[in-house]
Amino acid sequence: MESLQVKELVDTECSVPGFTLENYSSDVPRWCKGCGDLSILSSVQRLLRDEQTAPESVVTVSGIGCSSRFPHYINTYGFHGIHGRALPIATGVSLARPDLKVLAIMGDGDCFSIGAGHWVHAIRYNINMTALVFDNEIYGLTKKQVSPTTRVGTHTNTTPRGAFLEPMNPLSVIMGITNVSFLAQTATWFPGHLEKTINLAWQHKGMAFVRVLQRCPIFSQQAFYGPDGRPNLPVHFLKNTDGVPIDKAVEKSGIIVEHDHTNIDAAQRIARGEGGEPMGLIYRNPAVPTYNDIRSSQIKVQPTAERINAINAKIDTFAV
Ligand SMILES: Cc1ncc(C[n+]2csc(CCOP(=O)(O)OP(=O)(O)O)c2C)c(N)n1
Ligand code: SF4
Repeated sequence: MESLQVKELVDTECSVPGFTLENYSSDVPRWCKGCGDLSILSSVQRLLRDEQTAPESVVTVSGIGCSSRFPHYINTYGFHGIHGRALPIATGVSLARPDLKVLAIMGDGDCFSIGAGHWVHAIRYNINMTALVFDNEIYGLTKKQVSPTTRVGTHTNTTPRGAFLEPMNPLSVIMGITNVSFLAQTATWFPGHLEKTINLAWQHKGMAFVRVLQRCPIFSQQAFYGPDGRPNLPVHFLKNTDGVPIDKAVEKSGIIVEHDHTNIDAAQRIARGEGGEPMGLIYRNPAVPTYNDIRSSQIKVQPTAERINAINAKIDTFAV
């Protein structure tokens, strides 16, 4: 009788519909008050809740940096890696476990500086994952060092006389890489747009790369905006029927620009940022084959269950 009651209880629990936001929360975030990373975390948690994605079907991989604390705060599988190495680790997970969704989280230093080699090749390989770069134009964790996207003249601890070089444009770099299949840009100060952009990336098969402009209120309050509080470049919201929807809340914050994100020449022009900072879907080509598919069509990959059984059998040989 007792065991029957237990069974009924378990069945009832399993039939409770729906994951709630709590199911995707882990440690309390230790990011500073006002840090843009917080809104990216809640956007991803809301996306998983809306999609009713099982937490154990997602792996969040990061490098090192403030942004890279992300896997501690989200309740999925996670891997807090090494500075600049989020993408090779995420690539391994994506290839070994095609049944899981992979989310790679990086800072601008992490991805565009020390991780630049991995960045270029993960895009060229079109590895199946969503990759988010939290770009605050600075090294946050190590307290204000120059990053590849730091504005010229910015005083940092490594450039006390002001940064000498013009910042790199990661968007135009990406649009020059063979096999690029998805590129979007958004900003944490457009929360609705941020959420919709991440959502679109999440639906893409292949490398969905999103640069998220983010401000570090401690070391880069002025990121992407001048001292007069106006954006360095006018914001261009990209409009296309199946791109990132533009809602009323952001319409006033920029100029609406019609853009065909299937046209690589137009996407390269937009990525160069001529006249404006693009927000939305810059390029998408779902026809680019993923390395995951190319590889699995050419070599026989042992199914996951078989592999786990083989590992367990091997471990059993050591049991006394
Ligand atoms: C191999 C290696 N080099 C340097 C460091 C020191 N380090 C840790 S985080 C970091 C930069 C963090 O900046 P960013 O990647 O932009 O991320 P944020 O902290 O701004 O999110 C550096 C240089 C390290 N941990 N490992
Ligand atoms: S130092 Fe900057 S990037 Fe790091 S947690 Fe604080 S506000 Fe965020």
